Amino acid sequence: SATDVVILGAGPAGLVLGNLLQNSGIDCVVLERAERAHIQTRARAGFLAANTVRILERHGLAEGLHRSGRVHSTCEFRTADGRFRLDYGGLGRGERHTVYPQQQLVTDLLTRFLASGGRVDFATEAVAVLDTDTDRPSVTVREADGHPGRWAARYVAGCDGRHGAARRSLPAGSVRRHHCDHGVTWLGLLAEAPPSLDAVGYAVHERGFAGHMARTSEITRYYVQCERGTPADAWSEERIWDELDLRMRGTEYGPLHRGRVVERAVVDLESDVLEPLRHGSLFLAGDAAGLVSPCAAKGANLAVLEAEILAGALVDDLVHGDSEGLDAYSARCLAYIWRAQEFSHWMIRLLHGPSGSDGTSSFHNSLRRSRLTSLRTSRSHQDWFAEHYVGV
Ligand code: RFL
Repeated sequence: SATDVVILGAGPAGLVLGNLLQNSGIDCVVLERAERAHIQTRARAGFLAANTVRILERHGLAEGLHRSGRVHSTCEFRTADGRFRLDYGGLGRGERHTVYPQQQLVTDLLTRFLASGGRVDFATEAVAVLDTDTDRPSVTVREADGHPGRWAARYVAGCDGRHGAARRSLPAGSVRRHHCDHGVTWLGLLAEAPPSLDAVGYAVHERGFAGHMARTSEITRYYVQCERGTPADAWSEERIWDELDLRMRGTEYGPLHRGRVVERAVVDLESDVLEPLRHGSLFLAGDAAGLVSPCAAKGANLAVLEAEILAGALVDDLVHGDSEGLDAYSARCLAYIWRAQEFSHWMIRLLHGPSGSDGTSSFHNSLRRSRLTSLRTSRSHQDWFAEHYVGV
C-alpha cells in the first residue's frame, strides 16, 4: 500500500500529527501495535500545559478537555521544615494546567481522526523503516493476522515511543544518544480514592519522595519512591498507604483518603534524547525523539508540540514545496526538549535526596533544603519555577 505519510504509533504525538495532516488534506495512515481498547484505557499523563491546550484549540481538538478537563494551578510542598503552597497560576506567565487524563485525550484524538476519514491499522506492528535515505521510504509491518505487509510513503513519522521501530531503524553511527539514568525509582499508583488535597502534593521526606496528583473526583494518582528493582506488587495496599501517610506527613496535615489501588507500575526515572531527529525521510516525535522523566510531567506536552511543528513542516513541503520547516525540525524540537530536560532534572534533584549517610549525601541534602527555602521565600525563584513548571 502507499500513502504520503506513514505515522507509527497512535499516542498523543501520532494522533495529533494524523489529525493535522488530515485537516490539510494530506493522505496518511497510522499504524498501531496495540488494540484500540488498549490505547483508550492506558492511564499515563494527566497534566496538560497551557500551550498544549492552545495547540489543541487551534486545530479544533480541545472540545473534550474543555468539557471535562479541570483547570489546576496550585502545588504544595511538604518538608521537614513545614509546608508551603505555590499558586503558580498567579506567578511567572500566569499559566495554568488542565487536568485531563491522557487516555481521554487519546480517545478524543482518535475519534476525531476516524470521523474525518482517517485510517488507523490497529494490532499492526511496524517492524522496520527502510530506505530512509531515499524519497521513497517504506515500513514493513506485521499485520493483525500475523501476515507481513509493507507501506510505501514519501515520509515516515516515528511516533512509536522509546522502544518503537523508528528508533530501531536508525542507521548505525548516524545518531547521538544522550542518556541519563537519574537513579530514582517510583512506584506509580492509581487509587480509587478522592484527592486528599486541592493541590499537587510533593512530599520531601528522609524515607523518600511521595507525590499526590488529583485525576478526577474519584481517582487520585500517587507516586512513592522505592528501591530500584522493587517489583510492582511487592508492597501491600496497607504498606503503600502507611508509607504515603508517613511521607505526606498525615499526622500533621491530615490523613490521606484511602481507597483501592487499581493500577501500579514501577518507573525508573530516565532521560533519553536522540540527535538529530531527522534521518532523510524519517522524522522522530514524542517519546521516540526524547524521553523526559515523568518528574515534571512534560512528556505528553512535548509530544503534542512536536507533532504540531512536524505537521506544519510536512504541509509546507507536501503542499507548497517548501522544505525549510523540515530542515529546521530537529534543531527546533531539540531546543524544547532540552529545556524540558533541564527543568525535569532540577525537579528530580529537588525532590529526591541521595541515599547514604556520608558527607556527600548530607551536603546534597542540605543544598536541597536551602533550595526549598529559596522556593518558599523568593518571588523571583517562584516566577522562574512557575514559568517552567507549566511551560513547554
Ligand atoms: P506513546 O503515548 O507511548 O505512544 C506510542 C504508541 O506507539 C505504539 N507502538 C507501536 N506501534 C506500531 N509499531 C511499533 N513497533 C510500535 N511500538 C510502539 C504504542 O503502542 C503506543 O500506542 O508516545 P507519544 O505519542 O510520544 O506520547 C508520549 C506520552 O505518552 C508520554 O510522554 C507521557 O505519557 C509521559 N508522562 C507524562 N507526560 C506529561 O506530559 N504529563 C504527565 O503528567 C505525565 N505523567 C507520563 C506520566 C508517563 C508515565 N509513564 C509511562 C512512565 C506518568 C507516567 C506513569
